[in-house]
Amino acid sequence: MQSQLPLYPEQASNFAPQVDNLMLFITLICLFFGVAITAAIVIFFFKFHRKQPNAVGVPILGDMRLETAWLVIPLLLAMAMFGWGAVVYVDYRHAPQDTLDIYVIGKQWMWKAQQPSGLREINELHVPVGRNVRLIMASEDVIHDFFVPAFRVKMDVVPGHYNTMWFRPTKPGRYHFFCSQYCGTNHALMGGWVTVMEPSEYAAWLSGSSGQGDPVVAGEKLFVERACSTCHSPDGTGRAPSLNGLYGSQVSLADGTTVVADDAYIRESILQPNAKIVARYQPLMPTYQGQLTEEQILALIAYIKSLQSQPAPASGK
Ligand code: HEC
Ligand SMILES: [Cu+2]
Repeated sequence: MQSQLPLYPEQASNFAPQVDNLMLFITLICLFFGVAITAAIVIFFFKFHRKQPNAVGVPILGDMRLETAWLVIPLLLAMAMFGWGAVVYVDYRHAPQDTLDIYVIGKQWMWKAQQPSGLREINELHVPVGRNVRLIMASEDVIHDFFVPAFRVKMDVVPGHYNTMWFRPTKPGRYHFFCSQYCGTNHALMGGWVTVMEPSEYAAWLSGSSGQGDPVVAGEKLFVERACSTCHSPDGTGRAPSLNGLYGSQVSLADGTTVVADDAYIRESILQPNAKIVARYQPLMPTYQGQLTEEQILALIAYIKSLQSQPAPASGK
């Protein structure tokens, strides 16, 4: 119904109907009380105005039923809004397990996206319909915000940190996306298009655009160029832990806690090596803060991820 109102953008993701129904619910309640209270004021104004110059009003000493009603009814309505909102929000903040992960990098004033195959696009994002998609987003400079109105999803893209959001496109088509955090002169031009395709078309599109740099290859090259390989040997015999099978594993830290080695952990290990020290190792690793672009960091992470499939080292940890 909402999609016929010109006020609303198209509904093209799993979240769109949920967000719109909640919005409609809240708007209708506000409208109902707004109209009812205004009507009561106007009606009472005419009905109960002073008719004789010396008339005195009847004293009212309170009514428990009335007091209870205007405490309990608004409480129930407010809790319904809160509860419903929380359900939608929790769903939005918890990505399912089986997502298609796409990296998105914001930069004054453009958006770069990278598909899992390494295929890169600028101000364009191609996704298959019906598939859970997760965007892992970073900024090269200032705070941006990735907003797709037709999907009813938006998320800040913050420098020095990965933010993620997920959605499931439900309708093929082309939908505008915007930067919705003021980020400088050309902020208004910082947008593009999400293209939602049938899975077969998406697969054809992916395979049709070959010849783009594979991030794993780029990452392997950087790993040697930036001398990571001088400390991190594959068998873990050097001064530094082996990175084989690191991705997704539990890492024991020197302070006795453990963390899961996800994208954010590996990113932090490269940029702020001293933030979390691996148990039984010295804090020898230099920081690479300011020396790698977000794309290079993604390439290194992609390479470290790829070390997953190699056979576990015979010796080492
Ligand atoms: C001077 C030696 C040295 C260099 C060069 C170095 N590292 Fe390290 N790295 C270490 C040491 C030692 C540790 C373990 C102590 C710690 O956590 O800081 C480590 C930890 C890590 C970890 C966490 C490993 C784990 O098991 O949790 C990652 C990821 C990592 N390094 C990646 C890199 C990458 C990528 C590069 C190159 C851009 C690099 N390192 C360059 C010495 C080095
Ligand atoms: Cu921006």
